[in-house]
Amino acid sequence: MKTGIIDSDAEKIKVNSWNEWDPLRRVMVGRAKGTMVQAPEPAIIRDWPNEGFPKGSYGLVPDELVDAADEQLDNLVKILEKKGVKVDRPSDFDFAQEVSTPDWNQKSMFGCMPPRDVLAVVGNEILEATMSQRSRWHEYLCYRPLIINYFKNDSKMKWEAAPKPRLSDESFNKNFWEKYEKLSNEEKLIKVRENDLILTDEEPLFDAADISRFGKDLFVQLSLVTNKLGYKWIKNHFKDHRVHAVTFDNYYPQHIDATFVPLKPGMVLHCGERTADPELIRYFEKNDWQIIKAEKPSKTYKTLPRMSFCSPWLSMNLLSIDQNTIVVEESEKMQIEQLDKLGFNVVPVPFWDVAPFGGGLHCATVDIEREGEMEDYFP
Ligand code: ABU
Repeated sequence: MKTGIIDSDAEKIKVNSWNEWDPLRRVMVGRAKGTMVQAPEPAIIRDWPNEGFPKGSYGLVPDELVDAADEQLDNLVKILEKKGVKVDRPSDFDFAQEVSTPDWNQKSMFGCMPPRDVLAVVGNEILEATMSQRSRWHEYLCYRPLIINYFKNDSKMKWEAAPKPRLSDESFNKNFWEKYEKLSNEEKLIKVRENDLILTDEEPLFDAADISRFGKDLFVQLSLVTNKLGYKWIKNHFKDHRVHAVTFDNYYPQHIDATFVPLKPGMVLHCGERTADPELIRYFEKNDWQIIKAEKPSKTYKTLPRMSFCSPWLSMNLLSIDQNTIVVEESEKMQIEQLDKLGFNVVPVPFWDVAPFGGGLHCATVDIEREGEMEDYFP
C-alpha cells in the first residue's frame, strides 16, 4: 500500500502546527480518485439530474472530473515539494462500499477529499473529527496508514479520535431540508445564528474544517456539520486553548475556511457576504487585528464547476506556506491582486477542478508540521 512516506525520512516526522501561517514543513494532500456521489442520507441532498445523478441515485464521480482534479492535486504537490515542503498522500480506498453500523446502512462512502474536513492538527495532536454524514463515518480509514506512520515515528505526537457518533435518525431534524427551503432568507439566518439546522444536539458532531487555529485561540463555526455539543466537546478537549463558538450569516454554513481565514498575526480575511457575529469582530478589533474584506470571487453560483457543492468563496480558501507566501487559485485575479497589495508573495495554482470533490486549497490539505509553538495573539 502506498502511503507517500519513504523510510529514509520517517524519523524526521514531527507533528506540530498551531496556526494557519507559520512556515510549512509537512502537509497532507488529498486525492480525487475513487470519490463517490454520496448515496442518500439524512444529512445531505445530492441532485444532479443533468449529470446523470438525479436525487436518490449515487455512484462513482465521472472519470473526466476525477482525472482533472487529480491532475491539479498532483500539480499542487509538485509546487509544494519544490518549495521544500514534504507531502504525504492518503491511501487508495474503496469508497463504493456499502457501510453500516448497528443503527443504519449507507449505500456508499464519499472519498479521500477533503482531508481538512476529517483531521484537525492542533499543536502536537492529530484529532479525528466525528464527522456528521453517514457516508463520511468511515473516512478516517484512508488517512490511518499515514497517521499510524506519524505515530510510530514521532515520540511526542498525540493521537485522538473524538467519540464516534451513532448518527441514528435522532441526530437529524426530521424533514429539515423541505422545511428550510421554504423559509425566507431572514428566517434562515435566525436558524443559522441559533444553530438550529439539520443536526440535533443528540450527540457531539463536528467536522475538523469548522475549526480555525490562531495559536491559543481556536474558533469553531457552528454549521450544518458542527453542532453545539460538538463545540462543547472541542472546548473541553483543548483545555489549554480559548475555544470560541462562532456563526456567520451564511445560509448554508459548512466549514469556516472560506469565510474567516487568518493570513498572519494581526490580519484575517473575511468574506463580507457572510456577516460575522458582532462579538467576534469586537474580540478581533480589541486585539488590534485588521479584518480585511475579501475581494469578489471570479465565479458566481451559476458558473461553478459541474457537480460542485461548494460556494464561489473557495476564492479565499488559501494555503499559507509562511507569513508572507500564500497559495491561491490562479483564476482568482482580484483576490490575488488584493493579497499582492497587502504585501504577500502569491503563488497562483490552478485548482477549480478540485471543487467537485469538496473544496479548495485549504480544504484539500492538512498541515502536519509548521515551525513555531503555541502563542497568544489575543493577550
Ligand atoms: N469546504 C469549504 C466550503 C466552504 C464554502 O463553500 O463556502
